[in-house]
Amino acid sequence: MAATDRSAGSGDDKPTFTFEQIVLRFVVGVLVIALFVMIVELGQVRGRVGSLETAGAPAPAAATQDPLGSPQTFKIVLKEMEVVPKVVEVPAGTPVTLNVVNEGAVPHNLTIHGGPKTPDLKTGAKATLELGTVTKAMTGECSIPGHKDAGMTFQVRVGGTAPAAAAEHTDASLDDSAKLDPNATPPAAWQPYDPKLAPAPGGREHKLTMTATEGVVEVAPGVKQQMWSFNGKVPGPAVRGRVGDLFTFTLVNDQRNKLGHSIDFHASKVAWNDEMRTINPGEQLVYQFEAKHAGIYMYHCGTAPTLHHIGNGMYGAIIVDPPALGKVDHEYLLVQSELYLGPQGQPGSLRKMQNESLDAVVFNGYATQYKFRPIRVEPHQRVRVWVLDAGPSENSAFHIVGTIFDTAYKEGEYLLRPGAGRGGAQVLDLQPAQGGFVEFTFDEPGLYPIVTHKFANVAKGALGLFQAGDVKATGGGH
Ligand SMILES: [Cu+2]
Repeated sequence: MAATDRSAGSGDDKPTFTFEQIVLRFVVGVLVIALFVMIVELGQVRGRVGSLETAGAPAPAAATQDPLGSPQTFKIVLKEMEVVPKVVEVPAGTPVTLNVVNEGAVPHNLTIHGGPKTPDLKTGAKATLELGTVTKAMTGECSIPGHKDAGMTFQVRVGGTAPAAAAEHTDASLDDSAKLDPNATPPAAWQPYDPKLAPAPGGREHKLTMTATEGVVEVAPGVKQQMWSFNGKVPGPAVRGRVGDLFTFTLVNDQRNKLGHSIDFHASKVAWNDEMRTINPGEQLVYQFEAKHAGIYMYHCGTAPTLHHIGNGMYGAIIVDPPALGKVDHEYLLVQSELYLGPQGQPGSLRKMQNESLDAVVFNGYATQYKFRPIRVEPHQRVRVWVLDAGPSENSAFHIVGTIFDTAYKEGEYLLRPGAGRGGAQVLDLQPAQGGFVEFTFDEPGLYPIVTHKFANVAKGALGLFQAGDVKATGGGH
């Protein structure tokens, strides 16, 4: 700081200088600034470096001052969704031990690239990792799907080395993700998701088990992803009742799962911190509510990062019939959602979900499935289609080519009903988590494409067909 004082005092000198004096002052000024920058940077580095846990005597940020080669032990805490500290720094040649503890609510691990890894640790569980003699920077992460992209990364930095572009280097998910083939067709044994919606069961109490599952399923011809779901289906099972019905769900987190899961029924009015809490693999909880309001509601897993759990399949529809719902010939349920493909057989990419970089938009979990297997009705039959936009992030302009909706219902209210005015609707517009239904007939035999009129998404899988009557299903021009 003395240098700074001298520099500041120079402003009181006489206003005329020789050339040598000007050069000298310039050089001193540059040196002062350089010194200041170094001091600030050193402070920042120390702020980022984790605390050192030596035998009984924690010595925060002392790592870089330890003599070369003396062993060091760090306490590493895992929680949602970070590793604390995120960075530790040691001199090259230091034997390093990590005492890892999970202080989070769901299982985590610490996996060191090219090094050891802890088992998946439940809440409160501990493990020790011996990294051996560390000579160069190392990186790590929680390898439970999605947790790295949500922020659970870790670095061991070696004194003097650059802050390793290491944290960036491992995300290959954008490059090795599975790709959709627009010309592929499903295998012969493939069965589409049944779009038929059964009427509400007779009783006023409904007891259901919802089992959170993690398994590999096909989401488009030749494309398999590890999807998380309820009862092994994407979307999860359709649930239906009437206003005033009592629903008692038992949420089971399958013991073979790796992740914590939860459920959030938008049809319920219950406290978030109780029924919607996350349970670990092997646990279960009871979620009970009375359906007080009519509509089609989303249910989904709300476990962090919720974007990943919804985007990877944990959603479905619960329908609470409006009073005096009219009779129709057919009822269907179409749930629109997006796919953000990870590598083949792996979970979807949280990074892509965060960037809204979707690969596909699908009805009932599979790209263009009702183009491959059109939904068969007869001309002049009355059809009701319930639609839910599960997202997680894309909207829906639900439209059926070749017909006009004479009835539209959205978010608990009729937008349109048949009447003397003979009004018609062409689109049911839904934001993520919104739902409704439309009713219509087909006046001629033929094929009627089902789309979202946000047409960029039609080419990405948001396309199906109704087939009215006997027609040669050639696939049409859409
Ligand atoms: Cu979940």
